[in-house]
Amino acid sequence: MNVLVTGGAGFIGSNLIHFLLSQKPEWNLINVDSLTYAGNLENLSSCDDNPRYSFELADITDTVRIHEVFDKHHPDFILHLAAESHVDRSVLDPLVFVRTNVLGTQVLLDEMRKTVPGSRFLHVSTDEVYGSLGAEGYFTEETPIAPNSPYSSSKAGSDMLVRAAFITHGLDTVITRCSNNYGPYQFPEKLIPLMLNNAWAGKPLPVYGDGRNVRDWIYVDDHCSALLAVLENGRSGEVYNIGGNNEWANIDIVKLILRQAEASEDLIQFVTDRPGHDHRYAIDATKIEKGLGWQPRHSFEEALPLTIKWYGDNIEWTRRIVSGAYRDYYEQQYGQRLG
Ligand code: NAD
Ligand code: TDX
Repeated sequence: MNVLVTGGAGFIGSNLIHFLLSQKPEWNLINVDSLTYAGNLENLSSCDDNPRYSFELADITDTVRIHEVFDKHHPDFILHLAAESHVDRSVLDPLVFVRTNVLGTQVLLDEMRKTVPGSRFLHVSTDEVYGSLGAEGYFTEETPIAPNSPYSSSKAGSDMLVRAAFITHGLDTVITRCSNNYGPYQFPEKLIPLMLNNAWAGKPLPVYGDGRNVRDWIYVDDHCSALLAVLENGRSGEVYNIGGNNEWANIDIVKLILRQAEASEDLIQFVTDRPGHDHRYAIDATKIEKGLGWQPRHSFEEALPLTIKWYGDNIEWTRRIVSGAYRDYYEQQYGQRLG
């Protein structure tokens, strides 16, 4: 089986490649990534000598390059994770989100139809497409799409294009919508690694608004096992929500991190709120749990300390991102400079 993963050098993509290489010994994994600021090939350095892993430097909006990659590897499965993923960046510069998340998804769907029409396309989307919840209720797969940020709107746009490819062209597509992930290799602009690194450095921890916004956190390996379940057994044309059943207000997570990092709560700094900040996300994952027998295996109590330990043991990984040294890895490995 040839399995093409877009965005494999990012946070979830690299965890997914490690996960699939260990879980599916007969699969070849092809990582297609353009290495934006969020792509870090060092996440996959331990796979470099694995004959079942290969890397293709390619922008998913580049039709010529994407054709070359599909023509070379003829994937049986396409796991589409490549995206601009950070909400704050989408507030400042929406266009690149539309380009990669909307246009890039259509380029992949068109190429699939042309080259490998019998393959399966798993589109990795997000709970943010449903918009924001009040204190009560949960997102189900029937919740109307109502995105609020340029990021979530571009993801919603891509979801609609995937749906259209299924209905109009009969392509075998499935969509997943997962809640907030945490774990190793998360880019240090996101809440948990950012707060952890600031706590260790004795820097202020910027909490948006009153810190009462709620997210439903899932350990990244549990997201990966859910993606595998949907890829192998999900019904064509369907959407599957994925969640950790683990809601936390941001301020409580920040306090927990400070305690575990043995740093003072005096570092907490309430700052101007994110524009359009969604109040609460919470997932009803009954469909994947009942339909595909999937369950999250990691509790927050066990996996957050493990995650914190990982960042502590791998402080050099973060330092190389902050200094920009991580960008040199591609040239060292593949002999070409990144553009
Ligand atoms: P990330 O930002 O860490 O990684 C994104 C990857 O995509 C990077 O390696 C980047 O280089 C690559 N990429 C970006 N633009 C590209 C392009 N034009 N062509 C090729 N590659 C490109 O993101 P992540 O947090 O790992 O998220 C992965 C996917 O999962 C995204 O689609 C995101 O919407 C979705 N998701 C993320 C979360 C979360 O909590 N992080 C939750 C639900 C869904
Ligand atoms: O400095 C900060 N201070 C703060 O209070 C940052 C970076 C975040 N926050 C808040 C905003 C959110 O309520 O923490 C919460 C989590 O923020 P992010 O880590 O930026 O994640 P979020 O915006 O919830 O989106 C994430 O989960 C869903 C991913 O980045 C998305 O790609 C995914 O789709």
